[in-house]
Amino acid sequence: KALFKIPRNPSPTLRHPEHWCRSFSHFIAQCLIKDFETRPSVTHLLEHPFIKQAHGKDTSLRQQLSVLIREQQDVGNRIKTRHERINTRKTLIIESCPDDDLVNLEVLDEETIIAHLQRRYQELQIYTYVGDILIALNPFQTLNIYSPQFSKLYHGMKRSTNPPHIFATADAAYQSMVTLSKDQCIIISGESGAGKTESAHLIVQHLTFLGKANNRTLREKILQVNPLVEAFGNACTAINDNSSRFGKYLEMKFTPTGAVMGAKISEYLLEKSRVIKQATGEKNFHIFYYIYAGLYHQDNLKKYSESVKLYKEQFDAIQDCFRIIGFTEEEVNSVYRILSAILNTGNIEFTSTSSQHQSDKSEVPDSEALDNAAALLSIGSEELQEALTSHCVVTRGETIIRTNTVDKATDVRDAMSKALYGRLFSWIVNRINALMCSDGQIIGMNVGILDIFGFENFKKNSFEQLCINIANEQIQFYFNQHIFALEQIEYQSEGVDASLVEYEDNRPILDMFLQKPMGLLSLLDEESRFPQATDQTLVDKFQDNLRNKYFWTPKRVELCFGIQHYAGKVLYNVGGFLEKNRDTLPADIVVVLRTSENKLLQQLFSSPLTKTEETTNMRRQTVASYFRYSLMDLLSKMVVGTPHFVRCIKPNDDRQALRFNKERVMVQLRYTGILETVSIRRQGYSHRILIEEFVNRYYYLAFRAHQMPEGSRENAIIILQKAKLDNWVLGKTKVFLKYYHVEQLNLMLREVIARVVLMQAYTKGWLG
Ligand code: AD9
Ligand code: MG
Repeated sequence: KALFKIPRNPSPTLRHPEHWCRSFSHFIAQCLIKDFETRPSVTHLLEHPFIKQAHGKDTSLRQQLSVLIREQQDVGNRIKTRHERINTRKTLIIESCPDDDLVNLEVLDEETIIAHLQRRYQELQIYTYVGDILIALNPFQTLNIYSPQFSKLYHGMKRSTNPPHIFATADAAYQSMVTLSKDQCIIISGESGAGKTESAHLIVQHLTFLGKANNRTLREKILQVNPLVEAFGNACTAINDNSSRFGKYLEMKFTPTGAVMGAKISEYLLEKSRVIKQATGEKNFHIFYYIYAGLYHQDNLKKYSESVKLYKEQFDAIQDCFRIIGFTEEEVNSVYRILSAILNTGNIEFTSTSSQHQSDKSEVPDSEALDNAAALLSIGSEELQEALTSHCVVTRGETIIRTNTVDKATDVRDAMSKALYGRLFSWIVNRINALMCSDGQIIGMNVGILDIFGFENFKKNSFEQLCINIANEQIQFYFNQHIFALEQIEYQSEGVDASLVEYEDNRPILDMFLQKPMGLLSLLDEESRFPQATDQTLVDKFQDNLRNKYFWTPKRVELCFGIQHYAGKVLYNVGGFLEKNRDTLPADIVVVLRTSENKLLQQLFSSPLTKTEETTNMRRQTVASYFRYSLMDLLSKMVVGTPHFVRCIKPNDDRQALRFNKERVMVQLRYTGILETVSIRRQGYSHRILIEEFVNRYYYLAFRAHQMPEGSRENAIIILQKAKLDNWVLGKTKVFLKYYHVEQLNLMLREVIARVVLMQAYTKGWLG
């Protein structure tokens, strides 16, 4: 009640007037809830004199208020049930406890941590904190903990109020973005099938909830983005039925007050080779099964198998995604035509028409697939056949037509399919971006969510696995940098005494891959430039140049090399590395495709998108060099924001619920450096803010709003003392804070601002 005392001279200047209305009503609702001994009903609250007064003045306030009161009431109800453990399986026990955070454990060895996680997993507590980092164990079953009620539960709450949850991480990112006006980025890592993509969806869900757009359609659109791109970019692998075959960085854009206003995706390195070939037991990209069921099984559903029916449902869902996001019917039709053309292209067969004089000629004996493909692409069938079975060579200004062997024609066919699919995928992503960013004018902030393909180790690993694993190596490096390296460098330069934590630095491995000119990727590029190079010469080149403990060539297996990755040993088979890296698309094919009457197709091939095209210019871009560029591009996006980490862990390889394989979890904890992370979060200071910035940001806590104190050490100390924090350290130029301090400070700041807003409201006459 003391909070309601109105000061005699209320004249505060507020920096964020846009927060007023929201914070004000929020604040009143909170006070009212505190005011009542028993939990009040909405009507009860609406009778309160303050609310009544507010009603009279401002109708939008009234609306907001009743929503907030309802939200508060949910929180109230939750408090009531907190101690009534809900023991039905699949329902999270809504009760936070000290062991939610590994940092609080008394004993900190591997065994204890594993036992702890195992016990929690059996109780379906799949989430656990390590300070501000979230560990997520894949439950391999549907849990009832992601409903809007849960979003409300975690909305704006202190981390320790509720049990650990992916919504809490999303919430923390959102709150920091709004409070500090700074971009955030959530980095989800873990091996294939650990639950990254699911986590990314849940984060988007919660952020969409938080960024309440007035515009409902926008919210709906955002929720369709992931399902749509994943239909084109995900596939069933030996490890995961819905495995991401591309890297995805999704930026959700918000206004300065935190209302969602759009989204943007960046895609990285789609595994195009899947279009033409899949390993045993694996499948092509989902979308092919959807369109096959959706477009080719039009008649009576009853006679089809369960899987066809399921695919048909998915097809309908994708149609909805296209429609909701705003693709035109013509565009969607063109997409389907190109996909169908790719399916038909795969059926084009070649035979050799060798005669005594011409042994290297190929032809298409059965033209059905060829004709279909050509018709779907709106190009001439004969022209297509010619582009597949022959090629032009320019020598000394003269153009000569050479025939293709069956093998060569097959390669050209496959290169065309890959190019069509790869470009179509990029086009879809670009189109989504164009349709999602409604207003480029507003300067806003964003939360980026990184969900890449996880670390893979199959029985047989190829170039694709190498790229995927290098990307994961890079993400691990970024994590290490943030959690360990930068922290320690900073302690030293700031003269702060903090004990060093040893960690596994994967920098040398990353250098082995990325360094120029002697890194593995550069060597691969170099070899790719020699037309005579073979798999054997490539392995030899690697062997001669990569002499370190992370690389070896096994004695008994031919054309293989092994890499000691941060996440384990992987044996790679070099077969096809050179061809995959060259990724050439013959100019003859481009020429034919450009003649198409299909507008979308014209667009796809009008300019080289990101990829290579065989031209007279022989300095082509290889997949490896494009990959290196993409990695740098991704990192440059990530470093702008404040990172939040989610570490997904796969509890077993059989995808079974409640099965906790200690060995497997142990390995993952080791290579992700969780144990070391616990130590450094316990001892270290995860947040470092320049003293001036600190004072500027938090002076409300100790000074009057209009005072604007100088950003000095003394003032920083006054604020820290006033906030009653302990264990902080003041370095030469920065304040060093523990991970939990920032949360406390931000919460206090919000309360103080709300109080100031109340005074403002009083002076403005809102309260009469
Ligand atoms: V990969 O690197 O893209 O191959 P991810 O993305 O790490 O992999 P994904 O999110 O696809 O794994 O999860 C694999 C499967 O685990 C999902 O298809 C779900 O069946 C299951 N899963 C993961 N997380 C959850 C969850 N929070 N709740 C229920 C889950 N099921
Ligand atoms: Mg995934």
